[in-house]
Order: sequence, then structure tokens, then C-alpha cells
Amino acid sequence: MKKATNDSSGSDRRNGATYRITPEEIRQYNEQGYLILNGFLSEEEMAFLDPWFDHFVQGKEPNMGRDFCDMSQPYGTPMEQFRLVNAMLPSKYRPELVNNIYHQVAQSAADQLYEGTAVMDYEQFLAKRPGQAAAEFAMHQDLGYWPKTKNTWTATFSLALSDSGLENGCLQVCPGTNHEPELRNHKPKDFGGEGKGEQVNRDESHTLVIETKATDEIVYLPVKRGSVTIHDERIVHGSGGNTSSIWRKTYVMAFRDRETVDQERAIGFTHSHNDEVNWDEIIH
Ligand SMILES: O=C(O)CCC(=O)C(=O)O
Repeated sequence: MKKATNDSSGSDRRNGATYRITPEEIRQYNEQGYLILNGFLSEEEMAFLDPWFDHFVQGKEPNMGRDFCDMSQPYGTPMEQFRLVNAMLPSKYRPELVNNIYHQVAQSAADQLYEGTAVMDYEQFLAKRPGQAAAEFAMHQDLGYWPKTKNTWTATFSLALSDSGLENGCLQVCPGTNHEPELRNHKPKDFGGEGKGEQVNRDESHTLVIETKATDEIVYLPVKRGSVTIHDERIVHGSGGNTSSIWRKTYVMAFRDRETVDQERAIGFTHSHNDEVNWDEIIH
């Protein structure tokens, strides 16, 4: 079992809302498709996010429709049975979260990783309940979830609001798969209901799965609270269940080129699970 860590504490990297990334880290991100940055936010900054995270994950934000769901089970699963709790677009529902400190610091890092105009495309809160071995996030490439755009670059940040390790289902990646020339086939996850064995569609399940290859080498990315992982849109990744007694809490935030985001919005794609989207539409 392979684990990746970053030995830098990161404590000297912040200057205001800027987090400085080294040329070596940028090279690693481009080659391997992922990066770990420690000490991304201070404890004081995290303390602002914690209550909002819990508010959403406890289902206290009204009228979210499918934006409050379980990524490991079909839509319609009762909240009490959620294992991998997902709250999409928190700052759309709560203006208090707009341009929060995480957004600002992640923006500074995205600007260093990509030339162009990085803008925040979407965000989500993800939480794995303790003792839920089935709270898995199926292996996928992010691009497989989205409409096809000409420019695809994406930097997806996952801020650990709790320590995240093997037992509570930390992120796992297959380094280098970001350089595969073709996107792999993705299909909606079959949860084994009435249509077991048949193709389910994305109205029943937002979750997509890919077939993994024998050559895929999984690397686990354990991180401490306050650190981030960053991955690109093509790397094969996912996460395992939570067999521990502590929650895994993650705040995901993705940055893409401004033009790409404008193109997504022009066809009504906002990353809300309530969007009505023609998934086959190609944006030129
Ligand atoms: O953090 C996880 O468990 C998976 C999240 C993920 O796949 C993503 O943000 O693209």
C-alpha cells in the first residue's frame, strides 16, 4: 500500500491570503496530477468554516433538493441513512460563505498552477459517517462528470476539516493517469435495485464509475486538518469507506478557466444536481 505525503509544514507559505507553491510542487502536479499542501488554513480560519459545514451536513439548510444527497447511494435515500453526505454549492445557499478565506487562498494557489483566468467553478461539502464501510466515492475522472468543453483544465482542492487517513476513507489517486490520451468510459453506478445489472441513468444516481485497469497504482493521500490535496480533471481517483470512529470531513472547491465556466453556464450547467442538463452536449 503506497501513501504520499508532503514533508513541508507549510506554515511559512502564507502571506495574507496567498499560499506560495514551490516550482518543484508545480512540476509534481503537472507530472503526477496531484499535490498535497500542508498548513493551508490556520485553526482560526477553519473555525469559521466548521459550523457552516456541520449546518449543511446535518441537513439544516432548507430547499436544497438534490444538492443535499448521498454520493454512495441513489437519490431518494432518507437522510438518516446517508453514509457519504454531499452538500453542493454551499455559498449559493448561504451568502455568508461567498469569497470565504478558503476560496481566497485556493484562488491564489490555482493562479500559480494555471496560466489564464482561474475562477471558482463549484464547491461541495463531503462528509463520511463513522463506521460506514460502504461510504465509498467510486473511482472516476472528474471530467467524466461534466459537459465536454474545449479547454478542460481544472484544479480541484479538497480541504481537510478533519484529519483524513486510510481508516476514514482519505482521497486515493492513480498518479500519471492524468496523461492518458483518452478519457475512460464512465457509467452511472448500479446500486442493485430493481434494475440490477441494467444501465441506470443519471436521474437515479449522480454517481459515475469507471473500470479500473490492472496497471492502475493506487496512492493514498492522508492529510491533517487544515491541509489540502489538489488534483487535476483527468487523474483517476476516489476514496474508500470509513471504518473508523471519526468523521471524514472535506470541503471541495474546483477552479477552471473563466471561458470554460462561462460556456458551462451558457448551457445551464452550474454543478447543481438540480440542473437539467443534456449530458451529451459538446461546447465548441
Ligand atoms: O474526497 C473524496 O472522497 C472524493 C472527492 C472527489 O472525487 C472529487 O472532489 O473529485
